[in-house]
Amino acid sequence: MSGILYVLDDQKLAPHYDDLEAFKNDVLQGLRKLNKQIPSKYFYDAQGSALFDQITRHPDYYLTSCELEILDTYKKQLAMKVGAEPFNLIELGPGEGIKTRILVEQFLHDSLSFTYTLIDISKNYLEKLIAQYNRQSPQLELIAINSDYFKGIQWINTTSKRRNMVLFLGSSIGNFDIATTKIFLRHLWDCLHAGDYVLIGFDLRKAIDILMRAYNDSDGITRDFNLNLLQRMNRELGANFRMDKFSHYEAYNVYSGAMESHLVSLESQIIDIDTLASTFTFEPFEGIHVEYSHKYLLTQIAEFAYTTGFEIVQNFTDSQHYFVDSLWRVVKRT
Ligand code: AVJ
Repeated sequence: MSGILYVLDDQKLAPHYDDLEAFKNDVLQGLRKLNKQIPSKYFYDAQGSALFDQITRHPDYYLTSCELEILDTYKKQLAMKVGAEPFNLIELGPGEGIKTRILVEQFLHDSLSFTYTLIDISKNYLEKLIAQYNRQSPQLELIAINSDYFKGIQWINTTSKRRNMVLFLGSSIGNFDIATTKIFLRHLWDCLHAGDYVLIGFDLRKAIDILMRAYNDSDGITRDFNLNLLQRMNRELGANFRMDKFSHYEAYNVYSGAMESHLVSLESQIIDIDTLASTFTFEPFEGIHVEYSHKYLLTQIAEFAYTTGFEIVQNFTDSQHYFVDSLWRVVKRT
């Protein structure tokens, strides 16, 4: 049997939504703030995605290898927990899909009946994954949705009545602030049925020097990844940012448990952004906040689950206890 492949294009899901307009609006609003900021989701254009892929292979960025270890160690247990009946394996933001391939291969090996549905804002990643799976696992049923998570999750509502298992790996959740995390989780709960599973990756709190190294790698890839946001504004919005006039700075906030990324202006300068018909002034050492990467306490993870309608089935952790993939089940009382 050959694979069933769909690309549900964002434009078809929501015809009035325009990526470029959204980027323009967010940049305009963000750079007008007293504390300038740009949402981290704009990192992932083609260049940014390629740099992110390099980060995940860098030894300083421990997160990926920890999660690979977890999935490899517990893939059989996960197959047994979710695989009794046909189900939808739904992944939010698969990236290159290396981690999930471990599960997919196990599930295929165990002859489980499932459809693998991918949701990503990056079409690059989806197209590569479709081509790869089509070649290597033609028996796999695959659906790819090119949209942001929230719209993708809404689409889940219109899919089958089968049990769902939602994967949200890589500590992507760490980019949300705490209030948004709870809204996101409750929204997810709303889209799911009692007994559905979610498997969420959380990066745990740990020695601060390990965190600093992960977000400031020795080869400067993370720096380039951050600066690419300026280049993306140059390319797509007609901005005139100069890379040598900004530096990348990472800080860890002990109180909130977040690594925070900033682009810092090295001098007084005025930036023009043509398509916004606007200029933005920077004072020396004024920053743009570009990313939160939250690190979690286990008590915090438990609190997220219980306050948003889930029960924790099991926390799967790596041998160093750096990272957890937390398996939750949806609780609904009628
Ligand atoms: C993809 C959001 C999990 O925050 O660790 C990697 C992105 N930023 N290095 C993270 C990222 C800088 C990453 N997430």
